[in-house]
Amino acid sequence: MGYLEFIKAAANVKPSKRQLHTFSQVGFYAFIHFSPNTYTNLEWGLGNESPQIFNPVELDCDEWVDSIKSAGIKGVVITAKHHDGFCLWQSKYTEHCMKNSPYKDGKGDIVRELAEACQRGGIEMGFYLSPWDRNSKYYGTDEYNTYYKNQLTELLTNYGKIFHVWFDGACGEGPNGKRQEYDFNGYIEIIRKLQPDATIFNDAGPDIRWCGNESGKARQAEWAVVPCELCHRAEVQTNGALLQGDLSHMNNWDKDIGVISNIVYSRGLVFCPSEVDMSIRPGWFYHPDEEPHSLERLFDTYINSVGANASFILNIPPMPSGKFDCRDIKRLKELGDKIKNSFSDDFIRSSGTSVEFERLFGTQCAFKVALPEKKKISYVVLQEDISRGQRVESFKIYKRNRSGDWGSVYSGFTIGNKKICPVNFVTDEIKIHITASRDETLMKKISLY
Ligand code: FUL
Repeated sequence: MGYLEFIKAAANVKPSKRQLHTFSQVGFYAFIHFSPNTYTNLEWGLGNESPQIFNPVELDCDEWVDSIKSAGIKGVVITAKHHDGFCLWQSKYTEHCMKNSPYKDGKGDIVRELAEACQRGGIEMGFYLSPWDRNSKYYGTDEYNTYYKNQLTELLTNYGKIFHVWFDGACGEGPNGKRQEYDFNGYIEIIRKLQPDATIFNDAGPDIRWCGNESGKARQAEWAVVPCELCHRAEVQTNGALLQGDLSHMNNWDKDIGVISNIVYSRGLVFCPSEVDMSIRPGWFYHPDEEPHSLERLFDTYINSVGANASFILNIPPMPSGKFDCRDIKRLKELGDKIKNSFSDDFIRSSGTSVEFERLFGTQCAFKVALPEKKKISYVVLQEDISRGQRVESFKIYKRNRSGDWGSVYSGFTIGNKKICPVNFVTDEIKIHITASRDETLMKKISLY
């Protein structure tokens, strides 16, 4: 394969329907970390906690869903089981679950309560089922994979439609001091069979990968098209390598995983977008002495995830009572209001202006917008038609100055599903110059706020 052919192939690696749904349509979803840790003030439970301590007497999942929705969030992923092994549903396969909690006299099922509340509230439901299990007596033996698959099957068949399954990669010691060899291929097969529309998150794919940090930042150049050596569980879409390379040294936290000078060494390319995960507070579980992060930090994370070609999973940990802390409820609403207010009036649409397209050299091109009157612009939002691949490598934004010439106001790298460019100027005319693209640019939407 020649170099140009390789670049064109990279530009045409496409998402699956399920990836488009979670990454592009849902985009922003909540995480809920809830387990005996909520009662012991730990982040990683030991696995020997008594189910008797888990009793969220004031739990109301409709309230969770209302708060989540107030932030503009469209789905939720709950820790059905965290590393301590306690199951938030009525599992047939273990006693270390709701059956032995005082909550609703052992008849409670929090996965069900949440799934039903999501359905009533019109948001999507997903779950985290930790492979690492510090309670199961099977952990460290082949039987554990059967146990895990049985639990997956329960969650995938009894709780309606699931949009996202979150596989943590952590693999520590179980109660008998042994580590487990996880049968990820077997787990994936079950999910594909029982819920073919659900995306699967894991460091290595297949559908969505970890952005590489827990501080809430996508890369400056975030590519959804990455080498198969990084996401080896995703489907390889290109055939033949350009250079006989080996990228097995790559990590999720590397800065340059999608750039062309790197991917030319890959054995094949896959579509596997990045997910930014972050908690509204420092811990994943509730700790009474912690405070929620500032509105600025959360909004900034939204811009640097949803607005940087990644999805965003924001964790809100319930308190021992089962309720969200009122400070978190307030912050979620503030965040939702800020997102809504920042992106409510698109000057292009509200003025009925059309975008003018100009072909330049090769795959370079420009988009021009002339508004009927001057506006103060705070965000330029660009969206490629990601369903047909990710192409733009770099771009520049210019505004028309009073003197009539173009002044450069922003330069960026990738666009992908959505690129939110924070800017600050007044003008009635802007130009977006695509300075490098892997193939013809397929811009889905340009918005000015
Ligand atoms: C990590 C886990 O070890 C943390 O406890 C948390 O669940 C986070 C989202 O993933 O790997």
